[in-house]
Amino acid sequence: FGTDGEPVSVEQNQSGHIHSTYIVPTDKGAKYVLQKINTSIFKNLDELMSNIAGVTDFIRKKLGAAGKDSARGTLYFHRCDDGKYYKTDSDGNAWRLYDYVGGARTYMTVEKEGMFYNCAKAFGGFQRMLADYPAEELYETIPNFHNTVSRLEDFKRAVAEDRAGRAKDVAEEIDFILKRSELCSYVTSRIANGTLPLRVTHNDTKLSNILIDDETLEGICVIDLDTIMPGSVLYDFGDSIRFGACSTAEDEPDVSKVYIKLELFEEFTKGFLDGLEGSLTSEEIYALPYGALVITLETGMRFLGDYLNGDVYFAVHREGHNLDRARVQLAMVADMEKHINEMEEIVKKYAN
Ligand code: GN1
Ligand code: MG
Repeated sequence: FGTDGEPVSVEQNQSGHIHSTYIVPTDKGAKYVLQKINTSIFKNLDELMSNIAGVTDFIRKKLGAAGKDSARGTLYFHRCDDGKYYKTDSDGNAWRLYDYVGGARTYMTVEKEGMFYNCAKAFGGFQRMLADYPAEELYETIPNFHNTVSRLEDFKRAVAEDRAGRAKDVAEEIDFILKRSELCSYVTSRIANGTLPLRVTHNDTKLSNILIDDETLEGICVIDLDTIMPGSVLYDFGDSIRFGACSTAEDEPDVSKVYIKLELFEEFTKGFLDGLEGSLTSEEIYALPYGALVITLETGMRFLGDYLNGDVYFAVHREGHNLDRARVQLAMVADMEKHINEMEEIVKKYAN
């Protein structure tokens, strides 16, 4: 990849569920992030990296034109000797490399006052910056990624096949999901009938996918760009709420501790709409609470489906890990249902 100096060490970062990520400093003081790409999930690496290079270049130019720090404001991926943005090794593993962004880090929970507002503003700003990105140049890296109706079909298949023989132990969770089948078409049907516009969305906007500046606590750089595709703003809003406005970690084993923190829901709503600077339609704004509900249910189905399939998709670090993750999502859905009126009131407050 033409790095500045020779690597002196390698340290693994365990937080992502999909790729293997390593921090690599060199003897010249440079620092890089090296990733082994999960090629059973991302099958077409040229398309994947074309999306990422296109979007990061686009953002870099916009930040530059606005006089902002483009070196920290978006990721810089390196080409390797053959001009591609990834390299396949002799074992068939594919690797990519980008510059480490210093003076910033990711968080698994909202630890500090004002942080969630800053994240929201950055995610909203990210989407606004990409509003005029040529969407026809984007490949669909994972087809039907947030098509909750097709996710429900996948889930039902996982239940029917019961590959790991676990369905009998999670009948209650399966039932909880199936009872909410109707909710699954909330976004898809509105995209289909034109009520919700398609935009270029990030699609994986959890708190841990944004770099937060150590000093200012601003959300400076949106990372994990693998699933940038045309989608609904509800997906990005919803995923941020699912993860960041939850009272616990995504994989908390004791679900009695799980609830939606409405004050964080409010903080995110405000920041997101500020970041979007009035670019959403009122239909989109009023639907935001349902985006949170749908994406949380969808993620619960995905975790539980993977548990039923024998943990083949998400990386797991302990027995029952995907089940714990699924239960947290379902507990969040149940709590959001209880508070949906309050969520609607909050959104209304910031709608104008
Ligand atoms: C995965 O890559 P990571 O860990 O940021 C997943 C998301 C899920 C998330 C749940 C490509 O995200 O869709 O919402 O886990 N990414 C992919 O934490 O499936
Ligand atoms: Mg990630």
